[in-house]
Amino acid sequence: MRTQVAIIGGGPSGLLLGRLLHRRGINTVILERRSKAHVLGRIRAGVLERGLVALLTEAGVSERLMREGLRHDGTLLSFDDTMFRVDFVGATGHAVTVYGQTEVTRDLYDAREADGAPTLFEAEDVAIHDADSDTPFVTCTRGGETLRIECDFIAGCDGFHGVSRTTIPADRRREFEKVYPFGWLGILSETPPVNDELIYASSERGFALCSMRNANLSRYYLQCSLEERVEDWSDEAFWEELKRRMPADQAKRLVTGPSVEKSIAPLRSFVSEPMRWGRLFLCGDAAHIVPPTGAKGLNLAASDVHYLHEGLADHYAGRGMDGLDAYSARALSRVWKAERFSWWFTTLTHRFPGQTGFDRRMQEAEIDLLRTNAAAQAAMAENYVGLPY
Ligand code: FAS
Ligand code: PHB
Repeated sequence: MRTQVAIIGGGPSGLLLGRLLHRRGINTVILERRSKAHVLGRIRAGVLERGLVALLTEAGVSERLMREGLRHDGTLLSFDDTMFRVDFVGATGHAVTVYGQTEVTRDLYDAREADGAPTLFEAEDVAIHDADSDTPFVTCTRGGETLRIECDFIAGCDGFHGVSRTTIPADRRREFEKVYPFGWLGILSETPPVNDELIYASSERGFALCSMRNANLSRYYLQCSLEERVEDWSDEAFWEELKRRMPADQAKRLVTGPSVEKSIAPLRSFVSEPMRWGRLFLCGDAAHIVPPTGAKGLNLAASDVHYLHEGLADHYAGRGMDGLDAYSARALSRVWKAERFSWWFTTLTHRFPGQTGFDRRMQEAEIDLLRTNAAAQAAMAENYVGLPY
């Protein structure tokens, strides 16, 4: 089999890249380790930056997003019983859109099938060969048969646990990591959201987030220790703890119900540099991870895809390799700004084991600045709605 760009990973990065390249007449094959049903069964991100909305519109897959997505002009932050709002539109002129990553992925799969572009599901033992040559290729096994895919370029869109990043020799990679001493316990419930906007709640008992997917599907998170397991938390225990971490007037409004999904995700900041090796280019979680506090994970994957698809389109249009040669530095510049924001917002809103009195005063001073200072709120808003591509 031969293609122009072999894409490893059929998550949002791989699918969005495949769609954008298809619209430029560039053919791709996506190799996805799991089944389509498994990919679509994941509950992940919920907030789309303006840049991702624009990119999905450019890709011609935003019709349902425009119909069902929820425009959010700001967000609420509460620290114990004090709550205030950061006005995204007032500070930046931009809003964000609440629309689940699962739905983005579904829309992208629908588009890929309409394009008639091949996706090889349940592709096992995917391996990248000769990425640092002009004739790279990928192999995998499917149904016991070994496939070889000749290509011009390889896009590593296979997430943190994929094969792409580690295909780059260890002595050519620089990895940066911060592991947070807590995780997020997330619940999905078929209940109306507690508020029209998200509430980032910080209390002496820890962090909580009140989010949503639609008018009758809510998403809530609690900061939890890394020792805790999902089975330790009944729905009732979750709701009672959530109420303790929210302002009392919001807790009174909370509509509880049975969970339809419950999971714990660890929090880490991670970046692997460079995001290119020869003709292999890394996108999304394959290259970087952010704590979900700033809602940047999915959105960073989008800006990587934007830069890479532009570079590939330039190459195939005969405009040379400059765009591809600039890809890693260009993507990393935005990645590190999002890493900083996600680290800052996590540090501001979470309680850390062993936190000193000074650490706590620093948090309180930062919160007071954010609550009372327009420039501080504008800086937060600019990062939250998404810095320009
Ligand atoms: P993905 O991991 O989504 O996709 C990679 C794909 O590659 C997967 O389908 C995988 O099956 C496939 N793959 C892996 N190895 C392979 C191999 N060897 N061969 C072939 N295919 C392979 N972000 C937010 O913004 N907000 C959130 O609230 C949020 N919550 C999250 C919760 C969890 C539990 C996790 C894990 C992540 C969360 N994220 C969140 C981040 C998440 O949304 C990612 O940023 C986003 O999925 C990135 O998309 P991809 O880069 O496509 O990676
Ligand atoms: C979500 O709805 O899943 C969500 C929203 C905002 C975040 C993290 C997760 O910062």
